[in-house]
Amino acid sequence: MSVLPGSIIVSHWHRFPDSKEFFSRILHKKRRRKFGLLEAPMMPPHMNVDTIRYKVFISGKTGVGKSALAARLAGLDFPRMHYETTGIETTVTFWPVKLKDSERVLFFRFEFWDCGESAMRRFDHMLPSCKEQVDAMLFLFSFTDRGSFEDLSNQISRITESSDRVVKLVVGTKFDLFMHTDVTESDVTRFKEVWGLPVFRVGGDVSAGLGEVAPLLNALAEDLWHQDCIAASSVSIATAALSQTDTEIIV
Ligand SMILES: Nc1nc2c(ncn2[C@@H]2O[C@H](COP(=O)(O)OP(=O)(O)OP(=O)(O)O)[C@@H](O)[C@H]2O)c(=O)[nH]1
Ligand SMILES: [Mg+2]
Repeated sequence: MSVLPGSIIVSHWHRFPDSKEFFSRILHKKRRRKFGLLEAPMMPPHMNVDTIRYKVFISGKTGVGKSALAARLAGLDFPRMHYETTGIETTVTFWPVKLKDSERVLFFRFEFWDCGESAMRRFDHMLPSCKEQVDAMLFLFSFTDRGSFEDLSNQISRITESSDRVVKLVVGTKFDLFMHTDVTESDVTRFKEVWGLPVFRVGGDVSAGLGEVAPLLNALAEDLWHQDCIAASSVSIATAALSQTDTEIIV
């Protein structure tokens, strides 16, 4: 389902001058603004941009860096220590995107759902809640934990069902700890060939800014938009086919 990066939206748009007034809505004193569940960026009426909302589930074993990734994508600091997430946590991230063809700007509102692995194992209702009406899933492994990489295939097959209309991306965490890496480039290349899924690498300080999270957030936005366009076109094709059948019956 993933599309070639930059085929639908403008890649690296955050570097272009015309993006400034949009990105300024998600920044405060050069850092990311924190948004609660009911909050949204303040938009002056002349900007007239639509916001589209998506639920994204972050999956992976304990300590792999799910909570850290949610914080990273929202531009928030995460603790150096590992604190097990005791239930489900949600993190809201807004991200402006410019569509290539129409030059229309859209605000994506991602709601990241992250559930501590041990809570997930203890309480049966956690996984179904995370999967309910989910639009995308991020499957995590850590570059410093080979076991988490080898478990990816299991994880993906266990959590997704073949009929799922869900965007899937894989994220390798702790890429900054390359001295201790347990997963090689050829392992990653082989995985991408077998599964046909993109693999993103994250690590290092959150203060690295928009450029650090842009590739992953843009890919997520682009794949979700593409998925919606396909769904919308199949509805219109079905409607057209239905109205054609009606005509035939009338004739
Ligand atoms: N150096 C480095 N450390 C990271 C990175 N991501 C996460 N960590 C550290 O890894 C530890 C575990 O991260 P968490 O995000 O709490 O792990 P989790 O997957 O949410 O774990 P559970 O909630 O128990 O399921 C923490 O000490 C983080 O600081 C990274 O990219 N680089
Ligand atoms: Mg956690």
